[in-house]
Amino acid sequence: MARSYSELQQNHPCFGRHGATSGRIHLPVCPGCNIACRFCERSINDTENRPGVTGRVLKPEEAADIVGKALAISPEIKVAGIAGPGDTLASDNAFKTFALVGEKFPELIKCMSTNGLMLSERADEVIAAGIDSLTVTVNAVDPKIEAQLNDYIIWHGKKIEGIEGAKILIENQLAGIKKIAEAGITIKVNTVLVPRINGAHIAKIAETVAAVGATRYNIIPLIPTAKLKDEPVPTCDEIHAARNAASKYIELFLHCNRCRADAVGIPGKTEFASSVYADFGAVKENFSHG
Ligand code: CLF
Ligand code: SF4
Repeated sequence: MARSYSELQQNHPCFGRHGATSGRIHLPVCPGCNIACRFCERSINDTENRPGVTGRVLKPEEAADIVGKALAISPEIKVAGIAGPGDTLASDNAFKTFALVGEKFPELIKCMSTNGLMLSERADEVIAAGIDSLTVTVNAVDPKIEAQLNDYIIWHGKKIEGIEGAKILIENQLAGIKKIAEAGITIKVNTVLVPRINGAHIAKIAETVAAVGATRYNIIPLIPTAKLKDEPVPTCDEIHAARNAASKYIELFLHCNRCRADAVGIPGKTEFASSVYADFGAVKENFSHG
């Protein structure tokens, strides 16, 4: 049985109403991704074509030792999270890791983050893995808008570009959120705010994801990189307007730290990744969809 929303509000740094007091460890066990966000530094081809990339990613079998090390340094950690650097449902690594970590540290909250492409198909596995909190990144619910944020998806081995790919992505995200919410797992939706593209669409996203069962909503201002490197950074007014629009439909999470896929400690307060992952080298990516 997944932990209740009220327990998450107490003990999960990304579900409280105030700044975080508890910590999380991100386990970067998922190298590959199955979609191509235009703001993401990594791409599927980068991941697949560069030998040695897995050398910077933790193996599921290594995760429990890493968690033990992290808890010794930062006993405030209450959450084991997997948020990349690629997608958690593009391989079985996240499920393997949660099984191994859960066996050794059953007291930790299991938190998973996904782009949602495979969520509807793999919902039963998410539920069986005992996930307590799930984050799905939904950047648009209109394929025409999503296609400006995402170049293509890899769907059952086939590359599907543009609006057609975006449509499949959105359908699977929403169907997946519905299944997971019906199983009693608390869901947060993250949206990367790119004012020129999805700024006027935020209310519609919030309304749509709340209707299928999401509980919290987190608006993440774009860090301009990759193909969106020339987009302006969202202004305070734009962030405020987006939050205002969304808050009519769903409770917001306001303390996001835009964590890396290997973050360790209390978000915004302590950071122990360099000591905990000292032997692994840095995970290159600068963004996890937390
Ligand atoms: Fe990590 Fe994300 Fe779980 Fe939190 S982060 S997988 S829900 S344990 Fe939190 Fe970091 Fe923001 Fe994410 S502050 S990026 S919302
Ligand atoms: Fe994949 Fe996440 Fe990068 Fe998008 S932002 S391409 S979902 S790793």
